[in-house]
Amino acid sequence: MTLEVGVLGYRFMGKAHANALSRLSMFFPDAPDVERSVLVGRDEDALSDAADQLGFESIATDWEAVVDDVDVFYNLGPNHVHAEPSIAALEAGTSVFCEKPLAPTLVEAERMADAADKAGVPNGTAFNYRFIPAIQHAKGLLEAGELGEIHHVRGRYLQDWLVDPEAPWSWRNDAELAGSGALGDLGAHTVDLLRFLVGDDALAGEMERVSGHLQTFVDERPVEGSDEMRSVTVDDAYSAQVEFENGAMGTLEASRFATGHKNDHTIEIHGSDGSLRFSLERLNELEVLRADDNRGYETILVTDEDDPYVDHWWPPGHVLGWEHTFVHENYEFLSAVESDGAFEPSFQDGLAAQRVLEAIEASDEKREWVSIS
Ligand code: SOE
Repeated sequence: MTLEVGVLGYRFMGKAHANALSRLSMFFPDAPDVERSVLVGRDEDALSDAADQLGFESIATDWEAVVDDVDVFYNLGPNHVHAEPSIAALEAGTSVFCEKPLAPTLVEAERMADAADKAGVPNGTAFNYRFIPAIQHAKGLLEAGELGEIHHVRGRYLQDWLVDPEAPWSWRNDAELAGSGALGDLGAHTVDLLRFLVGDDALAGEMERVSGHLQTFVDERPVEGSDEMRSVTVDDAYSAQVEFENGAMGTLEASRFATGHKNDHTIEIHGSDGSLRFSLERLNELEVLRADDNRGYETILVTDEDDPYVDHWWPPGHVLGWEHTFVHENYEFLSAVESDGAFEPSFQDGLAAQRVLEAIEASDEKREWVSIS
């Protein structure tokens, strides 16, 4: 069976997923055969060039004509175009993989998750960091109870691409188009990773209430190629305190103003029997500290052939990078589509992350703790 994939969006994420699709048959021979069937966008010339470069057979400027014509629809467009095309595809019985955050608003995310439940077809939110071998290794340790009772959970995602006030305005700075700023773009990843790692009832459980703070440091930015200045209507940074269901404490943070930090996503977890920490900038490593061993943190190189996904690539020690996370998530998602099985993170997981983001924003507005419903 060959799955025909239609992809909306051909910029950063379009390229990341097209690269993944092109690698699948080479490195994951048991993955379903996929055809990069149609690339969807608005600008026909740019679309044609992108289709040639990314290996798509055809182009379309009208997503409505595509969503029920393919087996799988990838929604990799900006956040404000996540809801309608995804819902239309689901209503047509097409499996949908959508970039994160699931939607700019909680209401739209709810509609999307509802449509996914009604359609009963595989659906996924593209939280690619779940598919890092070191993160899967960490999950294995946590599930085996090796860290004991979880007390502290910390997640921060630091970038610096907006620290220059002259950095141009983009859709990511607009509340209508993006929903929120660093909170939705980066915080969504952190919230999802923490749910993945410690969200089980036997560990910290779900996040129960939050106290959030959002900040916008630069209120307007120049529009590239013109004299116009446009308002920034989203946060440049956020921080939050979290209380988990089972009593663990969390602190979360993300910024686009963390000078010198390009894509620094760090997770730390402390349990009664040990601690672990992970940094995206050293993604082949996991640091683990055991309470009964006074040597401090031990660095585990997660590059062995028995580590998750590693055997599909190179001999042990030949490290993986950011782009491999997309191959892994595409492999899992498309395998679920082929077998009509379930995939996680699903639209419901995207919605669960969105509830946390929305509560952080509400808490900032109300200046009080907010429960996550
Ligand atoms: C931009 O801030 C961005 O590309 C995010 O949108 C991605 O989700 C993240 O993985 C890297 O940074």
